[in-house]
Amino acid sequence: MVHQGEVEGSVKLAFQELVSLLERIFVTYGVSPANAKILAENCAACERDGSLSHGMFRIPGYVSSLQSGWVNGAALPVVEDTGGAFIRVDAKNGFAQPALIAARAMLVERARQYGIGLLALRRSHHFSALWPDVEPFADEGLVALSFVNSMACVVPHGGHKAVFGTNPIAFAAPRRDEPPFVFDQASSAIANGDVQIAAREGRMLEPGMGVDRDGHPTRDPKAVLDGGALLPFGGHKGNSIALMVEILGAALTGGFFSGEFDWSEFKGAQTPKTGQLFIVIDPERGGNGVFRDRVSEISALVRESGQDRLPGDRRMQMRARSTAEGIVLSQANHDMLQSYV
Ligand code: NDP
Ligand code: PYC
Repeated sequence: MVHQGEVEGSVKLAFQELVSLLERIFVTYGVSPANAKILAENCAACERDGSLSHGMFRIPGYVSSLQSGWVNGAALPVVEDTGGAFIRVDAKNGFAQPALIAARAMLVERARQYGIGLLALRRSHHFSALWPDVEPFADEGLVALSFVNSMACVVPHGGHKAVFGTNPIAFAAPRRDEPPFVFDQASSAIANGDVQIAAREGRMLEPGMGVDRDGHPTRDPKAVLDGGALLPFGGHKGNSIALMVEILGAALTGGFFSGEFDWSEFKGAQTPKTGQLFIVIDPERGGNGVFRDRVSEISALVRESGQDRLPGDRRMQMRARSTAEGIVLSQANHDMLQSYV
């Protein structure tokens, strides 16, 4: 059921309504029903939590990638059990989220058995936020880290050519009587999706985020997107994080580096075909039965210090609001989604 929102020209959808609509879109463009459900839930969760650079904004990119033949929406990932804590998955040129789901139960089992489990995805396309991948592990009492590389659009510190992707890292740890601590951040000064949104809305970027096609600093998002590039966050420090993500997300998993895959023959392709690593830890193995309390304790100390919000707080507030009142889509965005079914 569609409810007209309070804001003129907007539409409110319940989470499941948005999931159903997105599922229909994915299936329409060749995603298998099982994969479509996973992607739709992921994308709707981003929209619900206000991760707007990776919510329904991404649907045209998913569709054009699927139409180009670059990604296989019906891929059946193959799980390779090494018999130990290290699990590999060949995503078979499909999306990363179904590949994670295919190995998730085994990963949790190994983390509990050995204290740590590693999951290495390769030949996988990740076009979303990373927090939906890690947060559910913390909901089960586990600590989780994930690293994914993307498409080359970030120039190394002091370099002259884009080599890195925007390469995010996400971390999740359970807390006592409150949602897990979760952060999820690009290793570039700004995510590519946010540059696209700034370009559409006619907003300038903050200084120090990007360069134009001649390597000159620019605040113009269009100049960054049109042959320019982004910079790592925090100069040489973010640079090392971005490089580490290439090593863990691609070199270790057998995936492509961000500048290595060639999609030039696939007009409209937008989803990066790389790799992704998960590290999942059972904190009970630290011999520390009060781990959750300790994570809550340090969170409280940070709040008491004056930080008015911790990573994840904004999302949780958005989630509560969207759950109570519905997910607000502009009429234009709702029409855009409807145009795909
Ligand atoms: P942001 O800079 O918006 O936020 C990064 C993290 O910092 C979040 O956990 C956020 O919490 C937290 N945060 C933001 N502002 C504050 C503050 N003032 N005080 C304390 N904490 C704060 O994210 P990015 O722009 O770096 O990345 C956006 C998204 O893009 C991510 O979800 C990322 O996974 C995705 N992405 C995906 C890629 C891919 O290849 N699939 C590539 C690059 C990015 P909160 O969430 O509560 O705001
Ligand atoms: O926003 O930087 C980004 C991004 C890259 C791939 C998916 N999202």
